Amino acid sequence: MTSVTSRGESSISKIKVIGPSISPFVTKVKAAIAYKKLPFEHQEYVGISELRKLNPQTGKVPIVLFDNEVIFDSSLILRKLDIEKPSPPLISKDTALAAKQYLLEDWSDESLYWYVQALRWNTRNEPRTVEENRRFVPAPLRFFAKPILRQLVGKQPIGQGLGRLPYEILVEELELRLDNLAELLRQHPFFYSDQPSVADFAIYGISATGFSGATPEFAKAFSNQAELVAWRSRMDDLA
Ligand SMILES: N[C@@H](CCC(=O)N[C@@H](CS)C(=O)NCC(=O)O)C(=O)O
Repeated sequence: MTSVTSRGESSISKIKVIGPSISPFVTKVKAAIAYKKLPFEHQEYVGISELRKLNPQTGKVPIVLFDNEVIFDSSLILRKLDIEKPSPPLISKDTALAAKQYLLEDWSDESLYWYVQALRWNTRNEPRTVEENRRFVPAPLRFFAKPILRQLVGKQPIGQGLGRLPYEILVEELELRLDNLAELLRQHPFFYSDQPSVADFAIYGISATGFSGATPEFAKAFSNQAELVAWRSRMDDLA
């Protein structure tokens, strides 16, 4: 059982983030922990059987161990961080503002993520995406990395739907969404606020994956938005 001391410091003695840095949700979590100035370890690789054991519920990364307590899902992990160390907060105390921050976090995790995934697994970018992920396929199966990764991850954007859009439309829609985000940043240095929140960390994670090298369209569209470029540099400085 953990508790928060009267100084608002967490009594958790060890935080371990599990999951590859190429995952936007891993970057989201690591950046939020760093913003809280909490020490943590990062385990980049997790085998399938370890993952099943740690997170039988969703089978997804990231997973964070708070001492021996396992928390999965980046949004639930950020909620836990705010409980363990309330300052600096990841959500505004102003409930109207908090509502917007939660909704933007959810949009980033559940929609913007799929634009990037659809681009990563588009035939133009698939070879680079496979290269980035090859090392996560167990060595004896690595020769079959492409079909294995396609089956496990690559077909997801098709199931979600964005992966079915014609490439040009997908890129055009992504450009519009990034333009929408830039518009929001004309009002405040962070989304809806002068302080970063769950929304910023979620979008920051997506941008890191978008700049991995596999999706030049994302990098180009993002770099064309001066507000987003300045915001990303502010986010880099928080860690
Ligand atoms: N909503 C989850 C999404 C996590 C997620 O989709 N993780 C991906 C990696 S980026 C994953 O584990 N994919 C493997 C799978 O879907 O089996 C979160 O915020 O943590």
